[in-house]
Amino acid sequence: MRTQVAIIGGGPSGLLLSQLLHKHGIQSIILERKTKDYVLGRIRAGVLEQGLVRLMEEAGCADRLHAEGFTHEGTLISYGKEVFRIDFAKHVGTPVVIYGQTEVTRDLYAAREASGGQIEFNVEDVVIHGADTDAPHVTYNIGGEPKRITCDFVAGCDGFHGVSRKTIPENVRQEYEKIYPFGWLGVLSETPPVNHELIYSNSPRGFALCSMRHAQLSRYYIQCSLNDDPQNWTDNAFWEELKRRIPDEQADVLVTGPSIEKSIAPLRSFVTEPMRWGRLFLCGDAAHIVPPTGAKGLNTAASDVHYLYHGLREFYERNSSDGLDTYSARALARVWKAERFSWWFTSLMHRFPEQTPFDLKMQMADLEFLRESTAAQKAMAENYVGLPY
Ligand code: FAS
Ligand code: PHB
Repeated sequence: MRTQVAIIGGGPSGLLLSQLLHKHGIQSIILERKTKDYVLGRIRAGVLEQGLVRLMEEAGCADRLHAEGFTHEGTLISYGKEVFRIDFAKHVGTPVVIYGQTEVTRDLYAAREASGGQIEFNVEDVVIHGADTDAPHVTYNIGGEPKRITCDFVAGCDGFHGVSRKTIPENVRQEYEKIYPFGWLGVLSETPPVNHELIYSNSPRGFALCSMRHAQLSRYYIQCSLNDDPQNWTDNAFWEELKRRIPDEQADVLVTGPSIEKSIAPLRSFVTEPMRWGRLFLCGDAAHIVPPTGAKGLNTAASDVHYLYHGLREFYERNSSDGLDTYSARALARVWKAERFSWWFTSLMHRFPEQTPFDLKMQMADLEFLRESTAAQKAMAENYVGLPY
């Protein structure tokens, strides 16, 4: 087979890139290791920046997002007995949209299928060849049948555990990593959200987050030990622990119910540089990971897609490689600011096992300064709603 852009990975990065390219007559083929149902079954992000909303509009996939997404103009932060609100509208005049990554992915799959997009599922043994030449190709197999795609470019959208990043030679790659000494135990329940906006809580027992997907679907997280196991937590144990970590006002009205999903996500910060090697371009989790505290994972994948999509359009429409040549530097400039915010917010909101009494005093002073300072709240709001592309 032959295409212009071979896309490895059928998650939100790969799907969004493919759909945007299609809108401008640029062909692509997506190679996805799993089935579509498996991809849609992963419960992940919940907060969309306006940049991603605009890309979904440009891709012609934003109708359901606008009809069903919740526009949020602020979020609550609680610590000890204090609760305060970061007012996005007042500080930066930009909201965020609450709409699950699962729904974003569902809308993108529907659009790709409606426009005859080529997606190969259950692919195995994907290998990228000749990325450092002008004629790369990708080999893989499906059900043991060998396949080959020749292409102009390869987009590595295959997440943290994919093959694309590792295709870049080790002596070319510089990797940066920070592993956090805790994870997030997440629960999805068909219950009304405890509050109309998200609540981030730093409690003496650890971090908690109250989020949502829609009026009858709530998403909650509590900080847990890295060697914890979802099986250790009955639903009731989870609800009781959550109530002890969130403000009394919400704990008293929390509607509990059976969990329909319960999982633990490890937290890490990770970046690989460069995000380009020859005709291979990395996008999203294939190149970087953030702790989910700042809701930046999916949203930073979106800005990568924005830069790569425009670079590829310039190449095919104006025979210019400027956008492709500056892709890695431009994407990384925004990635590192998202990494910083995610690290800062994670450090602010979690209790660390090795925290000394002095460290705790610094954390509480940081939270009090954020509660009292308009400048600090404006800076937080700017980062949370999403820095410019
Ligand atoms: P993805 O990992 O979503 O997609 C990569 C795709 O490539 C997958 O479908 C995979 O099957 C496929 N693939 C992998 N290797 C392949 C191969 N060799 N060949 C072919 N296909 C291959 N972000 C937030 O903002 N908020 C959150 O709360 C949040 N929670 C998360 C929880 C978990 C457990 C994880 C892992 C991530 C979470 N994230 C969160 C981050 C997440 O939303 C990512 O940023 C987002 O999925 C990035 O999308 P992609 O870059 O498309 O990567
Ligand atoms: C979610 O709803 O899954 C979510 C929301 C905000 C975050 C992280 C996760 O910061």
